[in-house]
Amino acid sequence: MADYIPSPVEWVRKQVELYESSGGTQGTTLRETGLPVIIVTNTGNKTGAIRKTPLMRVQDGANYVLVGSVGGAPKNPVWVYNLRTNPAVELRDGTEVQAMRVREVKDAAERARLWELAVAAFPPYADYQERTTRTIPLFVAEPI
Ligand code: F42
Repeated sequence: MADYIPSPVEWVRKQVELYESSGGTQGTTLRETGLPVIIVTNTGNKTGAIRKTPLMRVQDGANYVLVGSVGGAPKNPVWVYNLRTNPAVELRDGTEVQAMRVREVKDAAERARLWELAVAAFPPYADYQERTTRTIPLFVAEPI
């Protein structure tokens, strides 16, 4: 069993702690926005360690869309590389935990449709894309 390495970012680490220790009944939204957050448990691409990444909840039927925005920062978040290497994840949405498989969205038409869903769920994603020259990566998580 791989080790769990918590996020080095304090507010993120605390959100994961509260979300998981409460069984998905507390700490389930992004600060004052009240918008729902999921937790994606992924595997480090170098360490092989367990990583837990909170993300905004973007639903597409039974699937979830994962948005690598990290506030419009110039570089992709590390979890993007983790998912490219190890597509098997566990996804927690409130009290429900599911084993899922992710794939990166490459098709332009699919991307346009999912990007619209993402911005509808969390409008700041549109500003984050404006703020950076990289194309914000999208993944679809599908139930296994
Ligand atoms: N981030 C988003 O990108 N999109 C969102 O929708 C989003 C929502 C959100 C909601 C609540 C919340 O609390 C946080 C939210 N975040 C969102 C932030 C998100 O949870 C991540 O913190 C953020 O995207 C940055 O991801 P990151 O993977 O770059 O995390 C950094 C801070 C991190 O943990 N770095 C580790 C470290 O030790 O520096 C490395 C972690 C890692 O995976 N290491 C790899 C390994 O093998 O273990 C190898 C590292 C390498 O060099 O490749």
